[in-house]
Amino acid sequence: MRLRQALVLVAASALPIAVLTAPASAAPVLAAPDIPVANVQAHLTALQNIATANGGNRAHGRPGYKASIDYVKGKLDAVGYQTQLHTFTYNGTTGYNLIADWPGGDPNNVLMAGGHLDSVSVGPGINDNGSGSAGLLEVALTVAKQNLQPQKHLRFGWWGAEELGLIGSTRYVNSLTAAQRAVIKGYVNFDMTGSPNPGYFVYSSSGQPAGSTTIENALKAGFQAKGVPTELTSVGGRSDHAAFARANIPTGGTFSGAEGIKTSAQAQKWGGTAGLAYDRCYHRSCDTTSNISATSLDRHTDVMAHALWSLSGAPARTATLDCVRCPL
Ligand code: DPN
Ligand code: CA
Ligand code: ZN
Repeated sequence: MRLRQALVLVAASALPIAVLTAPASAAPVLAAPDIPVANVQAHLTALQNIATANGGNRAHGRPGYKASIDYVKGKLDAVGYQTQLHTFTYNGTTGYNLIADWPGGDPNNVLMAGGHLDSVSVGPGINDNGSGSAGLLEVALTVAKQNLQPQKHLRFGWWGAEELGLIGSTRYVNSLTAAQRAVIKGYVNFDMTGSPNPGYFVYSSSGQPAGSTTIENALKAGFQAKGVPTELTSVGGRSDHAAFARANIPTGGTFSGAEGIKTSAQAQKWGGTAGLAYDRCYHRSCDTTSNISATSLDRHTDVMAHALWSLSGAPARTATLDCVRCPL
């Protein structure tokens, strides 16, 4: 590969030369970091505490929702994200999407990742969808910690009022001009990633906008790198990626299962209990921090990072690391 040859030549010359980054198309991508699951769990504890302090839920129009938005926004603002609250009205109440842009990258080539931050009104919504929300937050914080400078511009979204019919994500996509929609080259969705009797599902690209296969493959590769077998699933209109797919934006995502029942074949390859729902507390008051498989949360979040690093074209090395025998 070109970059390797360049490095060999530089090493042989024994001169202080900084190797220039290889052309974009040839640049190998940086391996994604392993996201510490304890950090994701800490965000889930915070979301649980927010629900507990606000009537037991984080639902649209309730104070626990806005407190959830403020928690995520505060963490992102502190590390240099450009955040915006996108407000909308639904059921006579103000709803909020949080949009967070990581400065840099090609503004005409945007990769988005998101998930819904609202819960149903009967419970705290820790697996649905504290799990995806917390994973996205920790991955976004890791982007900042590493000062990642990918080729694509990275944007994260936390959606409101998903549980009432994909309201927030639909309003966001509808708020964009045709030109703003056209620069979004992909959207990756995470809705339920810590199911207590977990599955490792990747959204099927079949019937999705052209380009969705690239996202499906990146997510499958992430699980494969961890030795975790996957199944494809057709999520259809059941989560926020559908709002993007309707605008012809390539989509994908991962999912650990909701009310569906784990088969014996699945229990054999994934562990857990056959004949039982992936998430027995789906849309119930028992969807608390006790309703989380740490293994599932860890794996799905690591795969999220793996896919974002590869799909965004994270560079193999920074200019400093490229420097071989550099002058002090
Ligand atoms: N959209 C989900 C909910 O919030 O209830 C559940 C779900 C996610 C179902 C992904 C299917 C696939
Ligand atoms: Ca991890
Ligand atoms: Zn959900």
